[in-house]
Amino acid sequence: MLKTLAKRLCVPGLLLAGISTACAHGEKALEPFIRTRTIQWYDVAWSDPKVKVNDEVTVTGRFHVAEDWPVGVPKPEAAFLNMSAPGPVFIRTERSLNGQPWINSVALKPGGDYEFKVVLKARMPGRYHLHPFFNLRDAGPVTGPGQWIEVGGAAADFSNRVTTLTGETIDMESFGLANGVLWHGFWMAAGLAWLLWWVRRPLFLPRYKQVEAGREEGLVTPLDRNLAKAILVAVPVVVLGANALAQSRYPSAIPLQAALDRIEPLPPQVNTGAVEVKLRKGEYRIARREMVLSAEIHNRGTQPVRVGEFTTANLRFLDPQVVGAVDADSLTAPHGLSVDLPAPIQPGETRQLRITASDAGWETEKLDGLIRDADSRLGGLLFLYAEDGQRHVASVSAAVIPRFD
Ligand SMILES: [Cu+2]
Repeated sequence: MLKTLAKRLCVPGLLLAGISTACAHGEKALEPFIRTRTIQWYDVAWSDPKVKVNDEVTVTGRFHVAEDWPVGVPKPEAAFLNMSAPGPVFIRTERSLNGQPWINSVALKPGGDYEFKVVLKARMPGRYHLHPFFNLRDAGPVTGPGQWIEVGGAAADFSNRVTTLTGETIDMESFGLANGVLWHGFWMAAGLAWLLWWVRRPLFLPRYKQVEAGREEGLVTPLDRNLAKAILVAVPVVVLGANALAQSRYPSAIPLQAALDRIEPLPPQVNTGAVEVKLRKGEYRIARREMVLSAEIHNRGTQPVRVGEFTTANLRFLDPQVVGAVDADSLTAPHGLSVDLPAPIQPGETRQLRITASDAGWETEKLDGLIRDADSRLGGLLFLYAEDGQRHVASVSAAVIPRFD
C-alpha cells in the first residue's frame, strides 16, 4: 500500500528508503550549468497520455541551443535525441528534426533553433514517466520535460510488423531471434569448452613448481598443440563461411549507418532581435529560494511588451498577470515570476528590470547547487508578450552570486 503510494506520488527514494523505488532517472544528475546552458527546451507537448498497447504517443517540441554554451562542455558536434523510458516499454517509429526525417546523430549549432517530433508506439502495459532527452557526445544526457503515460491493454497484443525494402513482411519482435541465440550459444560453448580444457588440470601451484623445476615443456602436451592448431583454422573458417552464407541469403542489405545527419537550424525563433535582453547579473537568495535577475530590456518592436515567463532546466516561473492562470505541477510555478516595474515596456524603450523567479523548485531540482560549481553561470529562456499575444523569446545567461542572509 505504502509502496504503491510512494510510487504514485513519486517520493524520492531517500525519504522512504527501502520501500520506494526511486523514480528519478537522471533528470537532476548533471550540473546546473549544463542543464541550463546547453539545450533549452520549450513548447514540449504530448498527445493523449492514456493509450493502449499498439497506440501511438506523439511528442513535439522546440529547443534552443544556448549561445552561452559552457566552456567546459564539448561542443554539440554529435547529438542524439532519444526518449528516456524504464526499459523497452515503447518502440520509436518516427523521429524528425525541423521537418526532416532524422535517423542518426546531428551536429547542433549554438544559437540555433530546432523543432522536433518523435512518435512512439506502446509495447508494454503500465505507467511510465517519459522524457525526451539529448545525448551530447562527451557531455551526457540533457533531459527535457517529462510526462506520465499510462498504457492499458495486453502485452501479448503488441505487434511490430514491418515490410522490408524487398517487399517481405517480418515481425520485428522475433525476426532473427533464433539465429542470434544460436550464434551467441555457439561461441559461448566454444569459449567455455576451451577454458574447461585447461581449468580441469592442476592449476597454479603445481604448474609453478614444474616451471621452477625447469620442466615447463611438460605443461603443454602434443594434443594441446594439435587442438590449438585446429581451433586456429576452424574459427576463421566458421566466421568467413557464415559471413558468405549470410551474404548470399540476404544479398540486398543496408549496413548500419555511421554518418551524421545534416540538418540546419530554423530561421531564428529565439533572440530574433525584436526584443533585446541582456542580463547583468543574477543573485540567488538561498533562504528565500529565489533568483533575482538584473536585466536590461530594449524593445525594438512596434508593440509594448511584458515579461511573462522564465524557463530554465524545465522549471517554469510564470507571471499570472501576463500569462493568466496555469495549472501548477511540480515543475511549474504559476505565480513564481514577478518584476519590479510591471508596466509594459514601450516600443523604443530601454528598461532596467529586476526579475524575480522564486520557487522551492530551485532546491528540489537541485539547481541551487549552481553556486557551488566552478561555473556559476545560469542560463534560461525569457518569454515576453506583446499586447496582441505575440511572443518574443530571449535566451539569456548571467553569472550568479549567492546571498546567504
Ligand atoms: Cu521522469
